Amino acid sequence: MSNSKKVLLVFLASDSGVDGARSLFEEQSKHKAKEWFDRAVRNLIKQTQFAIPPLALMILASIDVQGVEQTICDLRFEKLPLDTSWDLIGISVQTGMASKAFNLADRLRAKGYKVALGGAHATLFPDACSKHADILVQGEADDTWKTVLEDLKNGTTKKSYVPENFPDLSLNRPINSRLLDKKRYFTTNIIQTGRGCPYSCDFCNVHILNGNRHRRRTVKNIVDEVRRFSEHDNRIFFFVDDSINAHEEYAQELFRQLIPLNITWFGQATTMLGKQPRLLETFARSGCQALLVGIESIEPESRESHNKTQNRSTELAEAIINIRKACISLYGSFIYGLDGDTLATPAAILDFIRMTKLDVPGINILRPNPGTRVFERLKEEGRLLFDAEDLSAYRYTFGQEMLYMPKHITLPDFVESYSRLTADIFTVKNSFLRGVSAPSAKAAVLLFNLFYTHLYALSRHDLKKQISLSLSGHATP
Ligand code: B12
Ligand code: SF4
Repeated sequence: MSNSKKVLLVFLASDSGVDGARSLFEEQSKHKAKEWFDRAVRNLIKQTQFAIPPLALMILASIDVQGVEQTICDLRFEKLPLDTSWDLIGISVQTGMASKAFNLADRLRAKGYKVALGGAHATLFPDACSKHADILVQGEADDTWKTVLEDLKNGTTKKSYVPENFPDLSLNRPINSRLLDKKRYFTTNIIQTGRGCPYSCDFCNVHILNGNRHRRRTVKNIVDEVRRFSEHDNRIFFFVDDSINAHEEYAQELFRQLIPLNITWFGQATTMLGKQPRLLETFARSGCQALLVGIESIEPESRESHNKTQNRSTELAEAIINIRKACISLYGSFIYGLDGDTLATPAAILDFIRMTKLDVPGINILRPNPGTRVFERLKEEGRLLFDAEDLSAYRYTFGQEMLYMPKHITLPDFVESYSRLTADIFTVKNSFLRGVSAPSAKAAVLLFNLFYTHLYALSRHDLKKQISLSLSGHATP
C-alpha cells in the first residue's frame, strides 16, 4: 500500500455564465421540446467553446513533492471522487462562485476532510474565506503550494500561507498538461507568458491580484512548453495573458521563435497591436487566428470615468481595421452602462461594429466585482443592487442581471436599450454573415456568434423578468 499523501484539486462549475448559460429564474418550461433544446445547447456550450482547462490547477498539480500525489477534479465534467481518502482537498475560489465553494468546503470539512482554499477570492477576501478553510493560501501559489505539500507530508500544515513576494516567473516550472483528460476540453494547450498589468482600470482585479508590474517567463521556457504540449495535443493554443502584446519586444521575440513550430493560436491583446505593424505581422506568421480585445467603451467620458486611459477611442477603429487586415479575427469586448454612457451609446456601438466589421462583438453589462474600485465607488454612491456586505451575493452570469444603477439612465430604460442592442447584433443571419466574412477561424467565429445569439436571448429574458419583479416590489432571485 502506498504511503503517499493524496491531494485533490477542485475546479467548480458556475451556475450560469460561461459554463453553460441557464436562466436565473428556475421556472419550468411548459414546452418539453424547448426544455430539451436549452439543455442540449447548454451541454454544447459547456463542451466546446468555454471548456477551458483550469490553468491554476494544472500549475499546482505539476508541483512535484516526493511522497505526494495530486489529482485534478473539474466539477464541470465529473463528480467529486469521495471514494478515495484524500489527505487534503484544495478548492480554487473565484468571487462569482464563492458561496458554492464555501458550501462545498463546509460539507467536506464536516466529513472530516482537510480543506485548503486559494485563488482570486482567497487573495482578495482572506477573512471571509478563512472561516471555511483549514488552510488558506493567498496570492499566486506557485511557490507556497510546494511549502503546503511539504508541510502536509511532515504533518506541520499551518492555517495560513501568505507569499512574501510575487513568484519569480523566470524560473523554469514545467507544467504537465497530461494531467487532464484532453477529450473534455477544446484544447489542453493553455499557456500564460506573464502576469501583472501596468494599467488600473477600475472594474478589473488583475492589477490588484497580480501587481502593477508586468512579470514575464523566459522565451525559452515557453517555446519548450509549446513543444512539449504539442506532443500531447495537436490542437490550437490559447495564451491566457490579459495582453499578449503588453511588452512589444518580448512578444516579438517569443512569437518569432514560435513560427517554425507551426502552431495555431488564440489570445488576448490590447488594440495597441493595430499600431505595432512588425508584431502584428509576426503574430500572423506564428499562427495567430483570433484575438480578444477589450474595447470596453467608445465614449470618451466613460473611458475617463473608469480610468481606461490607454488608447484613445478615436484610434480604436483604425487599430481594429489594421488587425483584421493582417488576417486575424477579432472578438471585441464592450461594456455598456459605464458612467459616461447615455441612451445614445447603443447606436454608437452598433455603428462602430458595422464600421469595423468586428467578427465577434461581446456586449457586457458593467459587473461591479467585489474587490475592485468600481465596486467600492458604487457602494459609496448607494448604487449597488446587491448586498455589498454579503460577498457571496455577487455571482457570475452572462449579461443576465443588473447589479447596479446606471448613472445617467433609469434601470428600465437601460434594460430595454441593452436588450434592443443585443437583439440587433445577434441574429442567426448576422452570425452567418460574420462567419463568412471573418478573416480567419471562420467556423469558430460562426459558432461564437450562434452561441451568443442563444445566450443574449437568455439575457433579455432574465433582465425583463428582473425588471418586472423589481417594479412589482419582489426581490430578485
Ligand atoms: C482565462 C480566463 C478566463 C477564461 C477561462 C477560465 C478558466 N476556466 O480557467 C474564460 C474566458 C472562460 C473566463 C471567464 C470568466 N472570467 Co476569467 N479570467 C481568465 C484570466 C485572463 C486568466 C486565468 C488564468 O488562467 N490565470 C492563470 C492562473 C495561473 O492564475 P490564477 O487563476 O490566479 O491562479 C493562481 C492563484 O490565484 C492561486 N490559485 C488559484 N486557484 C487556487 C486553488 C488553490 C487550492 C490554491 C492553493 C491556489 C490557487 O495559485 C495560482 C498560481 O499562482 C484571468 C485574469 C488573470 N490574469 O488571471 C481572468 C479572471 C480569473 N476572470 C475573471 C472573471 C470575472 C471571469 C468571468 C466572470 C467573466 C464573465 N463576466 O463571464 C468568467 C467566469 C468563468 C468561470 N466560470 O470561471 C476574474 C476573476 C475575479 C475574481 N475576483 O474572481 C479574473 C481575475 C479577471 C479580472 N478581470 O479580474 N476567464
Ligand atoms: S482591464 Fe486589462 S488593461 Fe485594464 S487593468 Fe485589467 S488587465 Fe489591465
